[in-house]
Amino acid sequence: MFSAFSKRAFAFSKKSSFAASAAFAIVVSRPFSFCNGEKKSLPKVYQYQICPYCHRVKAYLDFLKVQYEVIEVNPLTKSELAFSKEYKKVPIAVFDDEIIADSGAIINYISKNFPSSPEFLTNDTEKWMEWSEKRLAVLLYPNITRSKEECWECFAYADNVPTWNMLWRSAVRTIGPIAMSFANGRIKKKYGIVDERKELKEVLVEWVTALNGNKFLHGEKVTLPDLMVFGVLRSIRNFQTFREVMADSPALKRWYDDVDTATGSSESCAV
Ligand SMILES: N[C@@H](CCC(=O)N[C@@H](CS)C(=O)NCC(=O)O)C(=O)O
Repeated sequence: MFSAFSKRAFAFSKKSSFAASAAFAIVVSRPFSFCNGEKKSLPKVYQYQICPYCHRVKAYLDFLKVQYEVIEVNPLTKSELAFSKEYKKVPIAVFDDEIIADSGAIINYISKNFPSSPEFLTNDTEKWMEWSEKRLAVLLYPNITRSKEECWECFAYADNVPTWNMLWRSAVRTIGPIAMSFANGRIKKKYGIVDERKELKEVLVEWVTALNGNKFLHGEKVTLPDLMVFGVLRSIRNFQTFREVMADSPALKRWYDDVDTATGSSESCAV
C-alpha cells in the first residue's frame, strides 16, 4: 500500500495473518552477517524506511531491546526479497530459521517468542492493532504525498542507504517521489479519503481521547497498543505531516515523546 509500485494492499485479518505466517514459515539456512566487525546472527527485518507496518514491528523489537538488522528493500527492483517467491511486500522478518511475512503475523510471533510483562499484552491489543493498521496507517500515504515537496521529502533516506550503489540511490531518490505522487489520487479513491489532513487529525483525536489524560494508554506503563500507534507515526517522523499534527495536539506530542523515550532504538547495522 505504501509503495506506489503495489497494485493493491493486502487486507490480512488477524486469523489469516497467522495462517499466512504458518504457511510461510519455511526452513532456511540462515547466513551469519558481519556487524561492526563481529560475526552475529540477529533477527532481520526487510523494510522500506517509510513503511508504517515495518515501523510497528521495529518499535516492538526496540522496546524489548531485541537487537536486529534492517535490510532496506529497493522499491524499484525488490531484489532483496528474491528469497521470497510469492510475497513481495514489506515487512518480512527472519528469526533464526523462520521467515514471517506481514506485520501482524510478525508481531504475534514476537509476542509468543520474546518475554514481556503480563500487563504489556492488554485485552484491547487486537483492537488497537487493527485500528493502527486500518484507520491510521491508510491515512498516511495521501498525507505525505500531498505535494511535490512532500513526495520529495519521503525519499531523502535513499541518499543514505549503505547497501545500494550510487546509481540505485539516485534512481530511487528521483523516481520514487514521481511514482508516489502519481499514486496519491488512486490511494485516496481506494480508501474514500477526501480531505486527508482533516481526516488524519480526526483519527488522531480518537487516540488522544482514548489516552484520557494518562501518560500511556493504560496508565504509567507502555503497553503494546501504545507501540502499535507509535510505530505507525514514527514512520513519518521526519515529514511535514508529522510536524503539523504534533503542533496541533500537545497531548499527542507529549505521549509520542514519552513512548519514544521508553522505546529507544536497538536497530543494528544495515546488511
Ligand atoms: N498487511 C501488511 C501490509 C504490508 C504492505 O502493504 N506493505 C507495503 C509497504 S508499506 C508494501 O510492501 N507494498 C508492496 C509494494 O511496495 O509493492 C502488513 O501489515 O505487513
